[in-house]
Formats: sequence, C-alpha cells, structure tokens
Amino acid sequence: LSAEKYNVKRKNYANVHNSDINYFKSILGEERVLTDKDEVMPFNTDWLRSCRGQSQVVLKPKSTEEVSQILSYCNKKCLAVCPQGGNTGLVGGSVPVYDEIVINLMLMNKIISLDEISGALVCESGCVLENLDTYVREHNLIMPLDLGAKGSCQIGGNISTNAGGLRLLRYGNLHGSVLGLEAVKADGTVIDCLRSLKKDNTGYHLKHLFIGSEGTLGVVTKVAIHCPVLPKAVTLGFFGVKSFENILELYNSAKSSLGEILSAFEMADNTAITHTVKNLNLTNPIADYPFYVLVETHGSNEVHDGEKLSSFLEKEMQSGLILDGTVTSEPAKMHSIWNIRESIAASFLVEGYVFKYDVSLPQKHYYEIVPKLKQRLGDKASSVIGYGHVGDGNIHINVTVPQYNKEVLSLLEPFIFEEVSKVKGSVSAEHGIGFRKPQFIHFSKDSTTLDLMRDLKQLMDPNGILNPYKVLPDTN
Ligand code: FAD
Ligand code: S2G
Ligand code: ZN
Repeated sequence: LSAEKYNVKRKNYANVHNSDINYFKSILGEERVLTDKDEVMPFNTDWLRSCRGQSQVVLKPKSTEEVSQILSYCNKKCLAVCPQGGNTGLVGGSVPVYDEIVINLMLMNKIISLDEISGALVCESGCVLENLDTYVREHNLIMPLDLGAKGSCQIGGNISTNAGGLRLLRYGNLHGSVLGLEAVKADGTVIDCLRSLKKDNTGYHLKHLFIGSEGTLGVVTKVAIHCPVLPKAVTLGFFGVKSFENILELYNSAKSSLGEILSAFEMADNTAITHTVKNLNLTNPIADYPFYVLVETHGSNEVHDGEKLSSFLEKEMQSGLILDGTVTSEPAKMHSIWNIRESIAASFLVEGYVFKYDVSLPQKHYYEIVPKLKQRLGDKASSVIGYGHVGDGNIHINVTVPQYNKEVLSLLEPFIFEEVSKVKGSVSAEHGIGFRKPQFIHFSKDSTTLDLMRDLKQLMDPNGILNPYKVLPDTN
C-alpha cells in the first residue's frame, strides 16, 4: 500500500458511509457506483504497480452535471476524491493514497463537434487519445500529440498532466494546442472556458490553470483542441549512431537539412533497444549500435520528403555521424519501428522493479547522467538506460533492479534531482509531480512560486478534497 510504502499519514477527510454511497447511487444509478472489493482494485493500482490506494468507491459519471453534483456533495462532506482518466500516469497521481473516492471519466467519451476548416475538435475529457486520432484522421486531421499510452490514456488525462510525447517537437505542447476547456471546481461550479477560437484575449487565460494541474484544481470535463492537418507524406529514419555527441550533431543537422518537415527526433541507447527487442520479441531492422535515433518527417510531398531524408542519410553516413540506417515511408514498417520506441517503457518491467525518471536538461548535458548512474550503482542495478525526446531536452532514465529495495532508492533520490538542478534542468519534464515527487519539486520551483501555487490551490479547493497528497508538498 502506498501509505505504508511511502510512509504517508491520512489527512482528516471524512470517511465514506452507506448514506454517501446511497446518494451517489441516487444520481448515477447502481451500476455506475462500484463498491465491490475486486471491482475497485484496478482503479486503486497505478500502471507501474508501484502505488496502491485503498478506495472503496469508484464513480463513473456520464455528464458534467453529474461531476458537478458529485463534487459539490463531496466538498460539503469533506470527502476526498481522486480524478482518474486512463490510469497510465507514471508518478502515482492517478490512484488514491488512502480511501479517496475515485471519479473515473471513462464514460464521458463523446465527440461533440469537429470544425474541418479550423481543425477545432470539441470532445468530452474521457475520450481515449487513439480513438480521437482515428476519428480525426477520417477528416484529414491528426491529434497534436502522440504517446505510447495512446491506446488507454484519455485527452482529459493528457491535459491534466500536460503530456508531451513524440510529436511535441513539431506540434508544440498542450498549452498551445488546447483552445479551451470546461472544468468543474471542487465546490461543483462549472467553469466554461470551452472556446474553439484561435484568439480570445478577454481577461485571464484560465484554461492554463487546469493544463498540467494533475486533478488538483478541478476536474476537466470537456476539451476544445486544435488538430493539425494530416500530413500527405510521412517518412521515418532509424539510424545507428556511435556516441551521444554525434546524436547532438545529427540533431543540429536534421534541423537544418530537414527544416520545417522534421516532426520527431528521438534517441535510445543500446540497452534500451536490445532489451526491448528481446523482452517483447520484436525485430530490430538494423544491427547492433551504441545508440539509436528515430527521425520522422511530416510533409506535403512524398517525393520531395523522401529525397530530403535519403540525402540526409547519405550525407551523414559520409560524415560518419550515422553508422548505418534505414529510411521508409511504408506504414507497416514505420509502425514497427515506432513500436520498438514506444515499448521501451513497458519492456523493462518484465526484468524486475523499474525506478523511472523523466527529466529535462540542456541538450549538452542530456545523456551524461546515465554513465554517472551506472558508476554510482555498479552491480546493484541490473540495467540503467536512457531514451527519449532529444528535441525537447527530455530524457527518460529507467533503473531496473531484481526487486524494489530502499538502498537503491536512496542512491537514486535525491542524487538524480540534485544533478538535474545543478544544470538548471527540471525534475519532471512531462509526466508531472503526482504522488511520487512533491518532495522534490523544490529542485525546480522556489518557495515564492510554491507559495503562489498554494494560494491558488486554497482559492480553487479550500477543503483540499481534489487529489490530496499530490503535486504540492505539505508546508510543515
Ligand atoms: P491518468 O493516469 O488517469 O491521470 C493522470 C493525472 O491526471 C492524475 O493526477 C489524475 O488525477 C489526473 N486526471 C486524469 N483525468 C483527469 C480529468 N479529466 N480532470 C482532472 N484531472 C484528471 N507521458 C508523456 O507526457 N509523454 C509520453 O511520451 C508518455 N509515454 C507513455 C508511455 C507509456 C507506455 C505509459 C504507460 C505512459 C506514458 N506517459 C507519457 C504517461 C501518461 O500516459 C501520461 O501522463 C498521460 O497523459 C496520462 O493520461 P491518463 O488519461 O492515463 O491519466
Ligand atoms: C516515453 C514513457 C514512460 C517512461 O516513452 O516517452 O514518456 O518513462 C516515456 O518509460
Ligand atoms: Zn516521454
């Protein structure tokens, strides 16, 4: 249980009584109020299986009105709640710590409208990202973000974690692509910022409060998001590279040689790729190299783009920056190469317990933390890998051990965060703070900033019922 494992005391929220369950059933009906022990278990355990809560109640609202009724009731009764989307979060933010009531948005999955000229999609927050991408592709559009969890994560969860992903380099982050949203405050008030306008400078831009607030300032119920045009030409390069210094040179060259069609630039070290291919029985289309790079282009002319990427490959093989590589536009081949990259996250879980870190660093310092950790841990770790979004300066570090042990944890934390803050990086690039990192947020935010965050939290959720134990560290 998270409470024991991470030694957290329950705050003085009310306990759930039968009268509360009866109230929830009166508004949601029997089948959308889960109380059976086995039924609620999956909603208490996070994707990494590193956090487990003790909630006895999972609510599945189908409308903003129902979310509003639930919250205003819980606020009055001082019952803590845990908003939950696809439960793919990696910082323990999506599951309860104690008996917080889970509000799961999965049934709020309707598409409301799509403006094919502006690309503005309006939908409910429980829509699964992959379903939205499939839907908008039928209308010659794509979603502005893509991540390995797309099959389960919801757009409401993506917004609440300000998810980055594989396309951020080209399409920016959600603070730019979200046009508007509707959210419900702790007291049940519905905040309607659901505008689809590209420009709306009428007062404070309140939607940004909810983007990245991880369920602690309100429950996002509807989203208006800008969908870019479906690129007519997509090509993918998968290259073997000798050193991380060469990756950085290759990244600079890709930016100038491919320019506006560059849509993704990802790296992974040898261990990340070889273990993923082995553990999940995948096929590596090229041979064994110290590092791998994925370079994707989104353009409007297959011939031109194919030529650009092929001559980029040729030029950089000449220069030695690329040892070997393959370039393809075949959807099946591109999918299988992307699948290797997107499967790294899950692939080490079969080897034991994985300590995951998601940090932002100035690109020149991007990879140096990995050899430092290998040296610090020695044979206490079965593997230390680095992979991620080079263009965003965001590296994912996974340290795998046969089973969870506090000794390795104490070698990793706060060491990693101290190293990151030495070079003015961020202790959490895209996954958020959640339950696992409030005690490290001070490495990236000073006390004045944290005080303003607390003032906002106090204003928006005076009883502190929204996702307690997450994001903001306790003051004492
Ligand atoms: P959940 O995990 O259910 O919740 C996440 C947080 O948001 C919680 O704090 C929860 O309380 C809150 N929340 C959820 N829905 C709402 C709502 N409607 N209103 C208010 N609060 C809400 N993340 C990246 O950024 N980039 C990646 O490349 C990436 N790749 C991943 C690959 C894999 C294989 C996995 C398992 C995860 C990956 N993630 C990545 C992490 C995770 O997928 C993202 O954080 C995602 O945005 C979470 O969405 P979700 O719907 O699963 O939210
Ligand atoms: C990615 C997934 C989660 C992780 O693959 O880009 O965000 O850290 C990560 O393994
Ligand atoms: Zn990532």
